[in-house]
Parts: sequence; C-alpha cells; structure tokens
Amino acid sequence: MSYIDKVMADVAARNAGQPEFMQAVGEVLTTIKAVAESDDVYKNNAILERLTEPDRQIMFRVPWTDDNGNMRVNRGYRIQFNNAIGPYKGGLRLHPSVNLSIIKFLGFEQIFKNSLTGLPIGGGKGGSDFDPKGKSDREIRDFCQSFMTELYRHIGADTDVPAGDIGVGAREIGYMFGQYKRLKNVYEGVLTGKGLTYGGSLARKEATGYGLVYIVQNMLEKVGDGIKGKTVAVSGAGNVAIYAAQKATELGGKVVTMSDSTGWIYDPKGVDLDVVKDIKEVKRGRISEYADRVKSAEYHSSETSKVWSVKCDIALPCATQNELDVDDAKTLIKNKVKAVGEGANMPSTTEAINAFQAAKTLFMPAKAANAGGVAVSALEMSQNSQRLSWSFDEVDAKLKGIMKGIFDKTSDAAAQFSAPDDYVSGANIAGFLKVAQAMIAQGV
Ligand code: NDP
Ligand code: 2IT
Repeated sequence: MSYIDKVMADVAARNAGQPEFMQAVGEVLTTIKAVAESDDVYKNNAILERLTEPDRQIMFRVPWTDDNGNMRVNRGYRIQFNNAIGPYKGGLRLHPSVNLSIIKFLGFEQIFKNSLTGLPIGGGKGGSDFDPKGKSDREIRDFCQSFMTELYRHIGADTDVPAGDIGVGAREIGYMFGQYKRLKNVYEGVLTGKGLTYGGSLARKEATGYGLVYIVQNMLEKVGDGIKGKTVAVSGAGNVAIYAAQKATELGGKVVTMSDSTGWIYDPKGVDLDVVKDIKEVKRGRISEYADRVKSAEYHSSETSKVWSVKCDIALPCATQNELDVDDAKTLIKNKVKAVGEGANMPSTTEAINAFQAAKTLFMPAKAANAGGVAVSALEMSQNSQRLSWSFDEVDAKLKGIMKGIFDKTSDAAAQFSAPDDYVSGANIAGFLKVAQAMIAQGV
C-alpha cells in the first residue's frame, strides 16, 4: 500500500462519520501524491499523519438565555489544527449545520490556505451550531458573551486569533472582543474583522470578495482574457458574495445572480448592490425582497433550481460547502462557462471539480481563491501589533500583491508537479511544501 493510501485508510478509520473532513483530506492527499511520495523525508517524519490530526480539539457547552427567559444550550468548537508557521488563525462559523466534521474540514483547509498567503499564520477554525437567524441583538450578545467565556482561555494574539465566517460579522466579533477584554483585562488583537473604531483594518470587510476577483482576473489574464464584458453568476448574498460582486462589477463584469438559503435572484440588467446591501447588511432580510424592489429581477426558490442554471462566463460560488454538484458543473460547462473561482470553502463537490478539469474550464480552488480574507486578517494583526492603521488603498494594494503571489505560487507548482492549469494540485502542493518544511525543522 502506498504511503498516501495508508494514511487515507488510517484517517478514515479514526474519523468515522466525518464526511466533509474526509472529503477535504482526500482532495489534498490525492493531489500532493507526486510530491509527498517523491521523497521519503515525508514518510520518515510522519508528516501526513501529523498534518491530518489536529493539535487540539476543543468542544464546550454554551448556555445562553432567549428573550422569553428560557435557558438554551448550544455546542461550541475550536479546532487548533496546526501552528507550524504561525499562531492558529481561522474563522468562527455560527450555523445550525455546524458539527465536528465541518469545523475539522475548515480547519484542515485553513492550514494550506494560510500557508499560501506567505504570511505567518497557522490553521484553525471554530464555531457553534447556534442559529443566528431571527435572533434579537440581545440574544446574539448573550450567546457571544457566553461563547467567549469559555473560548478566552484557549486563544490570544500570539496563540490563536479567530475571525468571522458564516453567521459571524462585525456585530458578533464586537461582542466577543468586548467579553475577551473583560475576562483577560488585556487589549490585544485577539480577533480580526473588528470594527474600525477599535482596531479593525480598513478593507478587511471587502477582502475575501475582492481577493477572489483579483485572482480570477490573474487566471484570465494568463490566457489573454479578463473580467470586462463578462456575465458573472454569484451564489450567496453574504460578506464574500457582496464584495466579490462589487469588485467584479467595478472591473466591468455584469453580475446577474445572487442567492441565500431559501432562493435566488436573476437580474439581467446587473444586480443593484445598494439594494442587496440594504436587505442583507442593514435589514438582515431575505434575498426574495430584491425582486419586490427591483422590477427587472426574477426570484426563484432554491427548492426548484440554483443560480448555476443561468448562462454565464464566470461562476463564483460564495455560499457554502458542496453547493455546486456535478450536475451544476455539467450545466455550466454546457453553457460555456470560462472560469470558476471558489469564494466559499469547498463549494464544489469532488465530482464537480473533476468535470471542470476534464472540460478544461479554468478553475481556481478555494484555498487560493478565498485567501484574501485571512490575508487581510493577518495584516490586521500586523497593524494591531504596530499600534498603527493603514489606509484603505494601502491595504487593498497589499491584498492585490498577495493574491498575485498566491496565483504565481499556485501556477508554478501546478506546472512543476502536475499540469500548467491544474490549480487544484498547484495550490495544495505549494501550501503543503512550506508547512511540511517547517514541521520537519521543528520536529513536532
Ligand atoms: P455570510 O454569513 O456573510 O453569508 C453566507 C451566505 O451563504 C448567505 O447568503 C447564506 O444564506 C448562504 N448560506 C449559508 N449556509 C448555507 C446553506 N447551508 N445553504 C445555502 N446557503 C447557505 O458568510 P460569508 O460570506 O462570510 O461566508 C460564505 C462562504 O465563504 C463560507 O463558505 C465561508 O467559509 C467562506 N469564507 C468566508 C470568508 C470571510 O472572510 N467571511 C473568508 C474565506 C471564506 P442564508 O442567509 O439564507 O443562510
Ligand atoms: O475561511 C476563511 O478563511 C475565513 N473565514 C477567514 C478567516 C480569518 O481569520 O480571517
């Protein structure tokens, strides 16, 4: 049995009932085979065994009270996966679907993504199965304070620095930061994505979406093309989706779709982002309201179809894992999609990725494509340590440079170890090599 096959079998045996985690491990191990089995140094140092076992898995009870005075209980998680190249770094997700498998897949992916940024950050992830939808501000604050009342003892500016993810934005980060400060009596950059009045970085809110579009632009430029004049399908209507749509529009693309978990809109005139921001960022409402407000738009329920049925040149899945399956991939390919960039984490199923690659569709995987968010989080950490803050343009210029650096590393590794346009292998291999070298050097 090959080294990779043995590790896969061991990981599967030890992590029964964790399909998302196995999917993420399977993709990485399969695509780094050429490198990981080319030199016995990885096997002799048990690098793959160590990489697939988190340093620490923390699970805890989060009691909180609802507006009727009832005590409620959720489960909190923080997976500190790997700190070979820097403090654990990664978001917190609040969504009813959250479980150990999902947090572990996200933490595992974060190791390679963070490595690709070139910045000193390790991999971690956390969250809870708490559902923020329909909760009052008071309920959200009570939950966040209770969550941090346990989490604070495990994190710190040089230990583990959480941030936002699904269901966690500036409001939640603010409540958590306030509680951390009360408990530790230390004012430090322990969370990123903070508000601009208390240590947040300009351009962090925009970073994931902007970074996604910058790297898709890099990928298109390599084949003599660009975003200008392209029709773009975006899924999701949250932080990543909104700012990806904004940058794609700024660069001359026309974004015609957005979605949430109940449905999606098609606006052939190009989505009006002021309306989407008002619905999602201000009113915390449903995307269906867009079609009530904008005459040119149609609304469709997610029970009958998805945004991927719309003809587009560029597809940007920005909602959640496994939202784009092989049938969606086939539809996009039939409609002559040119490029796919993953804004969400693991949004395409393995079969969908295989279909895109077989059809020679340009495909930029999540670890490279959505790394702009965590990269600007690392820049927020730098600004907090320096006790300085940089201008929007300064941060945006650094983000653009970081995304170009990720594209070059990914593209070079693809050409050296796989095929020139196999960015899935390229991103995994480039991310892996740096972390593996650091682990070997440190002996742990
Ligand atoms: P938000 O909470 O801001 O938005 C999430 C969007 O996705 C919403 O429109 C939501 O719809 C939809 N969505 C969430 N879960 C599901 C589901 N199970 N089925 C269908 N739709 C769903 O999150 P973000 O924009 O921050 O995150 C989106 C993705 O990007 C995630 O995969 C996240 O891990 C990834 N990501 C985020 C980064 C960041 O900086 N925020 C950085 C890198 C990656 P609804 O409101 O109906 O739930
Ligand atoms: O998936 C991700 O990279 C994030 N949710 C952002 C993590 C961060 O620390 O900014």
